Amino acid sequence: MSEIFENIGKIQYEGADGKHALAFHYYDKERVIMGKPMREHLPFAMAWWHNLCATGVDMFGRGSADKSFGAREGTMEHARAKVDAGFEFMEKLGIEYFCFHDVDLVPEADDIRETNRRLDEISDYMLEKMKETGIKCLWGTANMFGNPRFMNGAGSTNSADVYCFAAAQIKKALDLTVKLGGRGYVFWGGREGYETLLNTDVKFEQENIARLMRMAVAYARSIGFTGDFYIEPKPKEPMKHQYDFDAATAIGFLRQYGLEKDFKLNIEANHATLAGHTFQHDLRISAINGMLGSIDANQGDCLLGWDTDEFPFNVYESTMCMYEVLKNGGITGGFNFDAKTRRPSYTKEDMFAGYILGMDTFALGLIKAAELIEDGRIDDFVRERYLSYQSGIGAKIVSGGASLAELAAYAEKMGAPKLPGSGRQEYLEGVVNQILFR
Ligand code: XUL
Ligand code: CO
Repeated sequence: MSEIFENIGKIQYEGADGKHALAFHYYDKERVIMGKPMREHLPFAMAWWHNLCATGVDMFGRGSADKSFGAREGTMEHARAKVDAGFEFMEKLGIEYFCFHDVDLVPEADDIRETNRRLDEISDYMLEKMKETGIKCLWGTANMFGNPRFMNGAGSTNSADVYCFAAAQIKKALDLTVKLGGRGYVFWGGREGYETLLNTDVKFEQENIARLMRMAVAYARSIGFTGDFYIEPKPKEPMKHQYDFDAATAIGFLRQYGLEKDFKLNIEANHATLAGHTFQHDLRISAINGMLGSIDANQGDCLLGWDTDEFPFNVYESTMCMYEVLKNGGITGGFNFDAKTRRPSYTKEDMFAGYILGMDTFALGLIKAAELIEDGRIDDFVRERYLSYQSGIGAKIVSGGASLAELAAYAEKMGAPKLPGSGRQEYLEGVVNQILFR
């Protein structure tokens, strides 16, 4: 098998002063941060769909990037070429995981039995490559949004036949995830949502999604899947209203339908910002509910209201992300670059440059988050801010031993309370800058 990325060697760490375009400037995989090497803090994953399949098609123009990898598209030869390209790519970057949708791997046939046969064949080949290289699967999923049959969703569809087809795809994607030893299985809501209430029974649709998820959990556990299921929240796009709007909504849904023991969340930066939150907010909401599972590492553009899936370069965001991850004691999932190079960045070098940028941005975020924690000023401030609950009436409130009448009597005796201490936001933002740019 000949090399696909011919003029690109193994990507080396050359330090922050290096000037080579295809080198790491911050990601130094064996460097120890807070007791663990960077590569353990940051289990990076390649997204099969963007990296090996997406050519830069948008609604105004056809693809600009050639992802044929020397084979004719739409053939099994091309599916194998993508495996070759993907493993060479991951090895050269030192990426240890990949994520996939079923239809990223093989061309879909008219008959699902033929698609499944193709999936068996390609996953045998992937397993060989995984054994050779030590590269692993982070998570698998089924694409239940691309084919027109899913125009009204998969679990939320009005058609029982389409619902069954979705079940068949999930079953196969679970088989593949288990075969490839995946750590997790993702449900991104795809088209689970609605455009107008004039034609939609929201309650019924949500119950049906939950039923499908329960069946998926039961099947997966029966074939030995011990990993986590993930919901990946997103507020809109493709549907106007998506049911998994944000972390808080998804957590409420999981609890309502008794799915919270099997599921965690896969938080995508650009989805959180589309929901009007910061990336850090959705990470924190997941973490405090014990449901921070995995991360789709990308970023959006504050000037555009859609899911641009850019490679992350915003170090403020990656720092606050890694701050949440470190405080959470790490994550059981990983960091999947659900990101694509911009349409005019269409070369093979650009594919590498995108991942180098993302990996360096998260490495820098990790370094800076650890420094913020070691510095301690932010943690100290937050602790002190709530000190009034550590003794006296505050401690009584927290212990649950106070009644409303008792608090009212306390307030009457006290007179007007003093203003609470300053939030000192500007000072704290200065601390972050000081650590980022020292
Ligand atoms: C779409 C998206 C998906 C999921 C997997 O916005 O993020 O690619 O990550 O289906
Ligand atoms: Co995603």
